[in-house]
Amino acid sequence: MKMTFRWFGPGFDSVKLEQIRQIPGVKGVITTLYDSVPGEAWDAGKVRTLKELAAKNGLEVSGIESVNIHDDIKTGNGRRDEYIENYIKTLEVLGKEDIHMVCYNFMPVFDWTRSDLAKPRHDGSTVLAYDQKMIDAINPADMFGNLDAKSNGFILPGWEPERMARIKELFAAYEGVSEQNLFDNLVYFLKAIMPVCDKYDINMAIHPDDPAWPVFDLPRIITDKEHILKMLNAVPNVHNGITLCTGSLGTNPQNDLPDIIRACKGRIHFAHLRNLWHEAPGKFEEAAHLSADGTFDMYAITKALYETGFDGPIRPDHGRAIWGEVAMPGYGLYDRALGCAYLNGLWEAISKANPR
Ligand code: CS2
Ligand code: MN
Repeated sequence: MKMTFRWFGPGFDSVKLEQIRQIPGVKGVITTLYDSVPGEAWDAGKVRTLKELAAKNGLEVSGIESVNIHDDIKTGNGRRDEYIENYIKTLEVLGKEDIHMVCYNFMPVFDWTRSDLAKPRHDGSTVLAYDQKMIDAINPADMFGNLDAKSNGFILPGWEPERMARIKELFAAYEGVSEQNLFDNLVYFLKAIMPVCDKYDINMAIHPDDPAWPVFDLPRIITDKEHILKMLNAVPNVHNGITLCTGSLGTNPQNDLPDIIRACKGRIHFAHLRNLWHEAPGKFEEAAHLSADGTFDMYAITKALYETGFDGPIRPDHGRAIWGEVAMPGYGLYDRALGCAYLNGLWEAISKANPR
């Protein structure tokens, strides 16, 4: 595995590359062209600039999170083929720049959903949290405003303001789009991009839906082992793989995370490791990475990754806001750096106890 850290790029992140390079064991950043809009073809020069900035700090660009998918591709309407062509152009640019992992998601309208971005925890930190009862009481059109008000002034990943300004239009576009339609549109997209992925050896890593069930009556298709295997089997190319995000799949306590890892052996191209604390069904909050602070057995999860031969990038996922840091919710330096240290420790112990 390669330990990495998500970085949103110059001007969009409170965390500096100079700080990331000092986290022990971090080799690369997972980044993106944060101001690109879904559907456009990426500019090679801008990607090169990101690589150069990282290299100046001894870091590589270990992958992209995310190249977002235009809603027309997800609904299967409008200008889908044109946007897929642009996606292929972007992959070509990335391949030529020697970048071989792309994380993306196929969630309608919203990326991840939370009811609170700063819920106080037992230790005085604040975390992102979810309560289905609160979500049920919110008008989806107000979601963006609610989150934006608590974003500490940062643009939240997956919540592009220009898309959110068209929220009603977006909901209308998904009317009549069933779970099966969404799945078929994903398969159509994957089949179209596999040749360029084969040519440049690019691993596509779909991010699970977060939370792992339909929200606001919108369909969700990457939610559990059965759905993930259906997706992997529909396009049986090694470049069609997943991001193993414990915090997203683990929103559903029925999901057995080590079992999912074993079932997806060879097709996990990226791992987001973090912990959640489940209070009640449909009610959880994010926790420190440590097993003892949440519900997941982080040792068993890391061990399953090690035993299945996982060798892609790992990054800590959302951290708590601690020590007075003001950052994008979930994406401060301190708690994610603690997460890296802990995950590196787990990995070292597991690999020394079980030499290959
Ligand atoms: C991330 C997702 O911040 C997060 O919750 O795990 O937003 C993830 O980056 C996207 O879903 C991937 O496209
Ligand atoms: Mn994730």
